[in-house]
Amino acid sequence: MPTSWEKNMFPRDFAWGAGTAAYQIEGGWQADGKGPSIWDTFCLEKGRVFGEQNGDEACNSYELWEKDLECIQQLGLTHYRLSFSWARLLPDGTTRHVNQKGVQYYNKVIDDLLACDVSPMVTLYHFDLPQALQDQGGWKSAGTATLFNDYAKFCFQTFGDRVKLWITVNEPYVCAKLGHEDGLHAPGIKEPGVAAYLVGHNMLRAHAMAWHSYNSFYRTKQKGAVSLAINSDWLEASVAGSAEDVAATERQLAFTLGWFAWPVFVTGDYPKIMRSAIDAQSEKFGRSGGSRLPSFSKDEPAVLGTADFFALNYYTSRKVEAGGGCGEVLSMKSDRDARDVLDPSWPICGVSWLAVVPHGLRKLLKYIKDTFNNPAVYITENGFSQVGQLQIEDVQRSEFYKDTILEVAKAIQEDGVNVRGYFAWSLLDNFEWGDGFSVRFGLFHVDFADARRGRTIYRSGREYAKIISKFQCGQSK
Ligand code: GBH
Repeated sequence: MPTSWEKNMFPRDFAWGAGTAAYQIEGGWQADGKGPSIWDTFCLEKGRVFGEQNGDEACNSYELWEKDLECIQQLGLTHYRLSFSWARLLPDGTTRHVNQKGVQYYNKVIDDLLACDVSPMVTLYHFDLPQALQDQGGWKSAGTATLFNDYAKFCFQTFGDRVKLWITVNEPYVCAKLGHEDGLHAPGIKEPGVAAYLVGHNMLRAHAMAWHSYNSFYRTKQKGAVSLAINSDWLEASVAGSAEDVAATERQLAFTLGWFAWPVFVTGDYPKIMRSAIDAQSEKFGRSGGSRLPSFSKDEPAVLGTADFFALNYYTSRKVEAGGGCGEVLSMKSDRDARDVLDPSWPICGVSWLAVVPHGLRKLLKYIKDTFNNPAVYITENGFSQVGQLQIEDVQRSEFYKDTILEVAKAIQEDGVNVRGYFAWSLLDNFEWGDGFSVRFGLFHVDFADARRGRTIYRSGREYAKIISKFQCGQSK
């Protein structure tokens, strides 16, 4: 088993990347005809975001893209994952009106990347729905999926001659759960046990329609690949021998990774234990009128088989035990009847939810290989955060990246997982959603106190660049 860097640990064509998302970095929230998104609205509401901060300016990548490109080159990335702002391209969310300035902006980004030999991976939707579509019901409305498909086709048509890796939706779990169950993300809806399932369903429908559009109209000519990015923790029973904990772990997995991966990769429907748990709870609460978990219609494009690769966002691991289901209120938590526990031996980095468990990634990759029929996998996000005192010499994060990338190497070498790429989250310190700018995930620090938004490489950025250069030249240490 490799314990240090060795030659040929990674395939020569392995994608070495870093990621960002439009709302988190671009700023220019009203520039050149961009329409408002639900995050613009959410940030205006009192008490939503740390320090009432917002992404109005963020890293100002809308104006400073060339600075980002310098960062990308300094790291030696082969790939860069960015997201498009839907409302920058289509201000009211529909193709009735195209904002040419938005098209120009992303054209330049893509062309500049390619001129530097960096391949773009583009996410069409990273949490920022056009407000105009929220006003018509947002992701709770079935019609949003159709409008997403129009937007996706517009993007394939406009940029697909140069973009070969597409992510339709980023983390539908987070949009559904944090946005519509907990109200912690835009649009800030709290309708426990109901809205999230509907939203998740419409996001899967949107994804499936877009994949079929690509498959039917663009694939032959453009020869790209399309998937959706699924976030998942690695989960283990709290007490390994406890049948209760093992069952709770299965439920928890079904309600997180399984919720989105089962329909797309396994059965075309939600995990059986998810549906039966939800229906049993509905009965308990005397809820009639059909399942809270929608069903896929035979009259629509099938969701099964709509991923050309597995896109995984991995940050952390949890132990799981039974419990939470005895509550008196209808909620996803009571449906699941499982709760996460932190293993005290796992260090917490910055944000409270991020327990540092690099080996959890290897285990999750093996699980994905075994469960989803050995798909090609891109790790589309993985990272480590910093809060409080700024540390440019971030030794811990440097170690984290080394440890984690070594675990990815083991997954490839020892477990035979077909990992095709790794994208660090994030290229830049940026607007970390509800945490505002208080949590820093960047490989580059951004000085938000200065109008010039200077970018400074962290030690971890230099480490990552070293790792990349090792494998890009095929040399061992
Ligand atoms: C990613 O989500 C996002 O895609 C990215 O935009 C973001 O910047 C990055 O993570 C870092 O957070 O607050 O206790 O309810 C990662 C998956 C799932 C991690 C929800 C945080 C919230 C836990 N996220 N989780 S809590």
